[in-house]
Amino acid sequence: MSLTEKDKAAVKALWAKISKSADAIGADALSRLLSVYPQTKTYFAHWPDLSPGSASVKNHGKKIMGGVALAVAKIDNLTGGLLELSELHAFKLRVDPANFKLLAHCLLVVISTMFPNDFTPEAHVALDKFLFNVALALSEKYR
Ligand code: HNI
Repeated sequence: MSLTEKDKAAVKALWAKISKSADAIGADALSRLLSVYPQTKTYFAHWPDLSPGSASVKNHGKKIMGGVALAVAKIDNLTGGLLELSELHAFKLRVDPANFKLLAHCLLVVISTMFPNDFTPEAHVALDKFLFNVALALSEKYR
């Protein structure tokens, strides 16, 4: 499931079109994660408000998309590029890595609905593979 050069080019082209909306994508994807998979709320129990679109959700959506932007920048070496984030999620936050796939799914849904014209089948498969590899890289430190 490693990314081909064609996949990488498709991810970068899609990112160039959608990155200006990163904050909105992050807020919606995280809102969906928390409502569609409510078991994920346990990790954010310390927030004052976990409801969709709350200030905490918006703020954290931004951070997540900062991580996605980093991943796009490090697309040739995701494992190395995301090592610190992996360490944080594995040892400090103790997030079950199964949740990375749930967030990846929410990101796909949000991007497909916000950018229906750019979300071609080619962009879809490339983004799916990319997010799978991001999840894998974030899971690296769990070994
Ligand atoms: Ni995640 C913090 C990136 C998936 C739970 N997360 C961060 C930060 C970034 C980040 C960046 C902020 C780091 C810092 O402050 O130094 N997270 C990402 C990325 C993904 C992801 C790129 C997947 C694409 N995180 C998840 C998932 C969960 C998760 C799926 C749990 C369901 N993350 C957290 C928690 C924090 C966090 C919890 C700390 C938040 C806080 O407010 O304390």
